[in-house]
Amino acid sequence: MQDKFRLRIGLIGSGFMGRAHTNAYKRIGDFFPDLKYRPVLQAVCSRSPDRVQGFAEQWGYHSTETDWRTLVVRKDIDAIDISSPNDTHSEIAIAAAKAGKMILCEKPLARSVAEAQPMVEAVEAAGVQNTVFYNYRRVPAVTLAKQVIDSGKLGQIFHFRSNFLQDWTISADLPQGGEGLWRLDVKTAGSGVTGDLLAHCIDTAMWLNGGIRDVSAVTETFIKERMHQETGKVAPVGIDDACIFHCHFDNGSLGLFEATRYARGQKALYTFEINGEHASIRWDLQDQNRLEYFDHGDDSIVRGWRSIHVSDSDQPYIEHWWIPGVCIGYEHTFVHHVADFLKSLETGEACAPNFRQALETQKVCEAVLASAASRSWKDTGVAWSS
Ligand code: SOE
Repeated sequence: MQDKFRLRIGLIGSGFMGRAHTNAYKRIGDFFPDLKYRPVLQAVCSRSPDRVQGFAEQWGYHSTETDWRTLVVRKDIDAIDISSPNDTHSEIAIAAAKAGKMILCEKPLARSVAEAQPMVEAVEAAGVQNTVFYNYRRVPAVTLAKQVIDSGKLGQIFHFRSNFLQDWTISADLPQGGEGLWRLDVKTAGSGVTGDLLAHCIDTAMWLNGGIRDVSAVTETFIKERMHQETGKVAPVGIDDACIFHCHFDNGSLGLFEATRYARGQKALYTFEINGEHASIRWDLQDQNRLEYFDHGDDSIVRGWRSIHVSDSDQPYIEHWWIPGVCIGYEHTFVHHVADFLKSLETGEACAPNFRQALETQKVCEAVLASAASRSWKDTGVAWSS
């Protein structure tokens, strides 16, 4: 590999997303051999020296850091991967952009629009390539849904409906904050299910169906106080445990969204359904290789919902994997994202969603929370372009 095509990664964070992104960097060369650029696992950064050393050894990073400020200015790093908790995204991204590094950032872009806006300005001022891991766009069946919608087969869209349901925080004994539980601490996460789960639904929805104009939302925090893992003290819970909102899209369709961590029995039930004039589509993460499709134009004696197993070599991303008919899974969405990022370095185009597009999702999240707090409709201010 020529030196100029090495993309020396500096990963920040050694949790769930650090592993998911690293797996993608490791797999890419084997399954996307035609890409010019290749990631090199140059350095990983995490605050605990023991932990970062263990992570580097397990996953094959060449070096370690315990302070991200040292990492982002290292001359042997080309791209910073931000896989650390939400409260760190903005400061790291701005410093990395100033140091001329490309940035691959885990979702959500930041905790708020106020934090996200300067991130967009920083990457644009520095002219560095940037992207945000809204990974579900790159499930082959979801990418196929985009192709079907863009082909016009659905006609005018009337409805977009989406859920992201989990049940992992029902126990009142679960602490908030700290290792593994920062998503429950509003200071670190920024919000609860709105930024963590609905952000995925909103990103996919706007990608498939265009901008969200205004929202009306309700949120609930079922468990009002939890022990904080870092202080050992019981403290008020500031996150939204559940959120439901409805909205208008720019194209005139109506949206209905729900996310919760209190749907007993649901682990990650992420679904969407789109109803158009001529046809409808639905998708379910727990059966992620299938896209369901109903076409009113079908001959009436065979008309009905068809279940398309998205695993054939002419369907999105599949030719890079195995033989037609066998399945791929969750981790492949990150590989696809990294593949598209590396391709974008060849073409010079943006790797969607870039920071500017992810800012629009942030605006919707913020409008949702503001609407719930004020019990009123809120304009999002979104200016969407795919
Ligand atoms: C939270 O449980 C979580 O891991 C999110 O943070 C991810 O973004 C989502 O894909 C799955 O659920």
